[in-house]
Amino acid sequence: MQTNYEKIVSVCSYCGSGCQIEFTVDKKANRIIEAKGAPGRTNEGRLCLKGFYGWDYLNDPKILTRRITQPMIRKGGKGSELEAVSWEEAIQYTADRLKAIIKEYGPDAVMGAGSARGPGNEAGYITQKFMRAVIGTNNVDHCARICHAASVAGLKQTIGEGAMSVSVPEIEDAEVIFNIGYNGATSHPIVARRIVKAKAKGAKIICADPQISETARIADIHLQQKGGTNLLLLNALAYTIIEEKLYDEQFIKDHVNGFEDFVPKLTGYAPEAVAHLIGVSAQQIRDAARMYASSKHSVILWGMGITQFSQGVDSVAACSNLAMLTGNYGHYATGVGPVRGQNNVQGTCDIGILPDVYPGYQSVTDAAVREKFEDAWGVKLSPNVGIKLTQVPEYVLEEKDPKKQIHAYYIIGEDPAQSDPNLEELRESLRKIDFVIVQDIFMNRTAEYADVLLPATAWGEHDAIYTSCDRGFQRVRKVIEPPEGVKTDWAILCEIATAMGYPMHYNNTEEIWDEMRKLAPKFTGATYAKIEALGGVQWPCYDESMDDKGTMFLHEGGHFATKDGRGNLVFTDYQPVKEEVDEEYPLSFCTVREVGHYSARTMTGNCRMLRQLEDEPGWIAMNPKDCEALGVEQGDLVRVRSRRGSLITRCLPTERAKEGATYMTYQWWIGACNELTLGELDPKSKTPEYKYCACRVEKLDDQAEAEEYVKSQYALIRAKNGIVKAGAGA
Ligand SMILES: Nc1nc2c(c(=O)[nH]1)N[C@H]1C(S)=C(S)[C@@H](COP(=O)(O)OP(=O)(O)OC[C@H]3O[C@@H](n4cnc5c(=O)[nH]c(N)nc54)[C@H](O)[C@@H]3O)O[C@H]1N2
Ligand SMILES: Nc1nc2c(c(=O)[nH]1)N[C@H]1C(S)=C(S)[C@@H](COP(=O)(O)OP(=O)(O)OC[C@H]3O[C@@H](n4cnc5c(=O)[nH]c(N)nc54)[C@H](O)[C@@H]3O)O[C@H]1N2
Ligand code: SF4
Ligand SMILES: [Mo]
Repeated sequence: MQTNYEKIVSVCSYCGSGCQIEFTVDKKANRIIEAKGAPGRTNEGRLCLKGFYGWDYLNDPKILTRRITQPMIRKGGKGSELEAVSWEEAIQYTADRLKAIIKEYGPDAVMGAGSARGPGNEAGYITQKFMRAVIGTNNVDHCARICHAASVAGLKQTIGEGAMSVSVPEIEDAEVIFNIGYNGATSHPIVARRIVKAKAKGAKIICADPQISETARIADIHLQQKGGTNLLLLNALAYTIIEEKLYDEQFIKDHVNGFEDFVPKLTGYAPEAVAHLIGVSAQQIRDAARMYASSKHSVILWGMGITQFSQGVDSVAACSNLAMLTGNYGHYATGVGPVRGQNNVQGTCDIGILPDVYPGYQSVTDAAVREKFEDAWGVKLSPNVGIKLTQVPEYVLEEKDPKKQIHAYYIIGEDPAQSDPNLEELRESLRKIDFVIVQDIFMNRTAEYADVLLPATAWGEHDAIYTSCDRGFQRVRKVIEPPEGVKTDWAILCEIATAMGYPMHYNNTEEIWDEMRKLAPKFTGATYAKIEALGGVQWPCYDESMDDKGTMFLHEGGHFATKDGRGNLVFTDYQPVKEEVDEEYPLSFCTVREVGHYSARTMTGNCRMLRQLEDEPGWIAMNPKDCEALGVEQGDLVRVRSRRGSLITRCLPTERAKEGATYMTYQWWIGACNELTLGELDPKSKTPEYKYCACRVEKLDDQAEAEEYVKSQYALIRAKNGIVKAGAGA
């Protein structure tokens, strides 16, 4: 029988595992029929539930929100309704307003946020080129700031390179895995699969996490520490490694600076002196140190439980210290894995959507580098490092000189009004900024503050390259035709640039990729043809010839990416979290991830299968004893309150949480965690302390009324997003 079905292989649009998926596509109906795991380097044919079912948003079932397919402008100014306009009008309007703001306040009055999600590396390259060459500022950043920026900064200090040194497939050959502040089973199920495989092959597992995660369940040692004590623990591990002479003297001599200065600073971090503050036994800490140091194939994996603290950078450096002390760098199945979150967050950093570097981590303050980009782009470029994403409220609300304030914010594929900390403050900033451009695929929460809304093609509707968490470039293919009325992210930017007097035109993504490759030596060798032929290429890849197949692990032979090629031990004293629990707010509040849903949930919230698993208003996980004391049971609606705001969610009693600790997944619009979180930032990376603040949980006596409230809020969200006809969400 003749069918219109076609098989197309692409890469998943959710987490950084970089799973390859084979889609069966009905070309005539322009619909995906089925998704199956393809034999990719990282996933070997496996997928998690989001890979199997997470593409339904392309069908726009209008559950939580809806696709945007027309450009819109608030013609009547702030507070007026968004009105659909033609692309010509939207582009001209945007260009004119940006030009007027630059004329009045200068280019640094404009801030840009790029996307680590659907658009891909080529659109990312155009985003930063637009901000730098067309606007004239380095004010460009993205959600890595609120994620792994601390890993980039902490590893830069110690070993000169912020990426995972180890690759996903190597994890299963590790002999010891030290998993700290990372919950792979939820966040990267297909990376977590390698931890399980390593265990089956005989590896020892140490898990440091205040909750009993899936990895904690299979760990040989679970350090169930008190939240916010990472640096105490990591310094105590370093202390033990040195005191018990478990370190690799030769490796340190040959490859590491600062040992003599480092050792005396650890006095005071003996396990016996700090264990009671961490909430584990001194013996456990010593056992963990011995286990970690027992192998030359020890891998440290970490995630947000390390980086989302005000001492995130210092804790990353402390992880790296352990690897340097024990010679666990520079050969197969060893090293560090700051496992990058989003499908293309590694790529978004690589491509220079950061306020201090051009593509390929080349510094904007290096005159020779700047000159190279000035020649390529034909403009003068700013030598000043730009503003970071989380500094936006400061530059809008605190800065009093209008010439130094942010007056325009161009937000591409990010939802700060859902994802950034301390939402009340963020909303105030968005209301105050003169001109907010939101370029997205869905109406998201930030769209409410947009003066212009620009609709883009989604993953599945355009070609691109994504970079997996372990530096792997992979081809992402157009699977179906986009809805009428949308344009690719890069084409929109090119049209605005052209309207602003800087003509930009590309025929396809390969042309953009080639321009980028030529300017970034680390990526020069990764041509489309090579990525296609090999199924993927891990950077660095310098040479275009087929002989250079890229790089599996970094720092081979202990040669680090620092100026002198040696690693640097960096010590910092521990400081407590910024907001401890007290009588008024007696529970700790930690925000984590829901396995079937993803970040701002515009995408998974509009997938029918996934919303069947979990939906608004989410859950707060608490120890059963705490639930009992409050008189609340599983499924009851409760109010959670912090000093900054409150929300309503459902109670989930679980032994996974220690007494006094609560966990909420941050995916919900009604149960929006960031109403509660703290705006405190790591001073070095400006990453927020999302993983710890104080809260209290209140019982709601009238459950029927609370249920009604949730229902009405859901209806309100849908109405605000313009869902007039009942879709699957009704
Ligand atoms: N409380 C708390 N808050 C957190 C965290 C936490 O642990 N706790 N984690 C933080 C972390 S690690 C991160 S990375 C952030 C994530 O925060 P965000 O980046 O805001 O969230 P995402 O859902 O990944 O994507 C944002 C937007 O991209 C849009 N989008 C997707 N594909 C495309 C495309 O191809 N083109 C365009 N133009 N738009 C597209 C989506 O519709 C969505 O509106 O959240 C942070 N917020
Ligand atoms: N399903 C799904 N997958 C995702 C995402 C999603 O939204 N949904 N988001 C993606 C993104 S953007 C990212 S960045 C990754 C994040 O992936 P992960 O880093 O794995 O995510 P989290 O669940 O935020 O936090 C990890 C762990 O830190 C622990 N933790 C909390 N406080 C502390 C502490 O003080 N010390 C230690 N040692 N641990 C602590 C938590 O209990 C949790 O188990 O996931 C990605 N994958
Ligand atoms: S593990 Fe990540 S990349 Fe793989 S299918 Fe799941 S969400 Fe997609
Ligand atoms: Mo993230």
